Amino acid sequence: MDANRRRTLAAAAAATVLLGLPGCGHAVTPSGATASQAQPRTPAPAPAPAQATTPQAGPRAQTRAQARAQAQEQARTRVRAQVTAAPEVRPTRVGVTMDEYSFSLPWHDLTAGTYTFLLSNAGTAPHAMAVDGPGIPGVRQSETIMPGQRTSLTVTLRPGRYEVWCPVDDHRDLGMDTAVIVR
Ligand SMILES: [Cu+2]
Repeated sequence: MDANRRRTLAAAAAATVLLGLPGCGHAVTPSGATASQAQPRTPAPAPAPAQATTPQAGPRAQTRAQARAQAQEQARTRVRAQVTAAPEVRPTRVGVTMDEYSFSLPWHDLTAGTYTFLLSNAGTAPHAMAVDGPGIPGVRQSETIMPGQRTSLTVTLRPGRYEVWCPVDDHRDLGMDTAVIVR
């Protein structure tokens, strides 16, 4: 409920209390006017006579009404499905192998989005993956993993150039230093 609607309801409640007091007929306030506008006293229009009065029109009209109700229910189901599907945008998974002294990225040109880099250490030294670029505060860095171990690093990439390197010892200078271009 939005704030305007809440105020109108509060005003209506106040007006009801004021009008309910004996001898307070003169005490109709501006909020009372608002309340009567919000709740018109005009009677609801009489229900339209059912169209299914003749034997010929009856079953067909009923079928149309059923079809309409079914379509509305299907539309509601679609909306519910969209609402529940929205948060399920999953990161794109990219496998990365680390060894001495390089990263094997399957490709270096990525489109903007969220990625989970699945890291595996195929070498004989500990390694990790650090990423720096647009939208990353400081540096995003995976845990350091031992030979044969796996870990992952999830990063949201925007268009631009990202530096990728291994922060362990002097591995960056030894060659574990590359760039990823995001379009
Ligand atoms: Cu390393």
